[in-house]
Amino acid sequence: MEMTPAPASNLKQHSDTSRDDTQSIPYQNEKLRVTQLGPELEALGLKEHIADLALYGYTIVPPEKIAPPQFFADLKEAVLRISHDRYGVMPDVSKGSTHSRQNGPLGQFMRYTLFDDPIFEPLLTNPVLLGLITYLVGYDALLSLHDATIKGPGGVALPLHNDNGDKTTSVFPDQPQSANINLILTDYGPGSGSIAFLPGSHKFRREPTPNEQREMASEMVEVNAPAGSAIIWPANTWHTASSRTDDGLRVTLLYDFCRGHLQTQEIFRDEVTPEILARNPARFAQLLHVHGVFPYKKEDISQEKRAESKKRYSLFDCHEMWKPFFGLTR
Ligand SMILES: O=C(O)CCC(=O)C(=O)O
Ligand SMILES: [Fe+2]
Repeated sequence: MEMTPAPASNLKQHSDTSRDDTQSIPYQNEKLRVTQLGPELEALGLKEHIADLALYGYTIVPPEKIAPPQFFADLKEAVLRISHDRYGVMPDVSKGSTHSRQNGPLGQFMRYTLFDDPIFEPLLTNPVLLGLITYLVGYDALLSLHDATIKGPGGVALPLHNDNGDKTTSVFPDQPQSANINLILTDYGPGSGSIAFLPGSHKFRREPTPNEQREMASEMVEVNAPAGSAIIWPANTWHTASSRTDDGLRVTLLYDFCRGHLQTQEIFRDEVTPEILARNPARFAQLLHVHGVFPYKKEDISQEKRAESKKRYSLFDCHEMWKPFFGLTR
């Protein structure tokens, strides 16, 4: 069959710059990751953690890379105070008598703690924590969970699972849908009720089977890390946590961040105040989905909000408290 040459107008269309892939949003996004995020992560000394995430599916960032020691002590006090305020009992830190034999595998699970104490706000724009979250779930990541857990002696273990949100429809994209931080405020090690991971399981892109849930214990690698460490992993990595056999309490801040097109598990934008937004950098508002255009009713999509949510910031446009710690001059 004879080929008819394409009309000149068609050829012209192909060289039209509006069809140039370099203008597409995914292209621009990847470009920003390699020209801005990558160098900033390197400057923060995080390359080894990126390698951990790629190879093993989790990483442990030591306290000295994140914040000064006193800050972690203050965070722990804040969590204990919240427990007292919510439940009327001051936690028994040394013996753990107030939290022994808990029914839930996470211990005392205090949800939605962001607004219980202003001390938590700066952590959301900590360059190291937000840097690894941005690496895992993008510049448009949203804060999905901000919780605190206190685990005492003699409770139950947490079954093997991953954190990929939808347990009904098995959708496991090659890019994680969400990523977690457990910022540990007490030491993790044998007897502490630590979290444990199956290295490499972020590649499986499926739920563990009931058989695997029963049989994998000997393959799990338990985290051994000092208070102030951040344990970070993408949604697909399989993990579990043992029950606590030591006296005393395990105190942890639990964060989940999801991609910008997903529904968050907790909703922060409804209650964040103008004062809170004013004392935090612009990325904080994005994380809380303040400029999110969905869900809408009869109103049209707000172009103003859309423009705000598309702005991209450096990790170093962070809360003021981090500037001396990270030696930032701007
Ligand atoms: O409390 C733990 O050790 C594990 C918590 C957990 O499963 C999670 O943060 O996704
Ligand atoms: Fe989990």
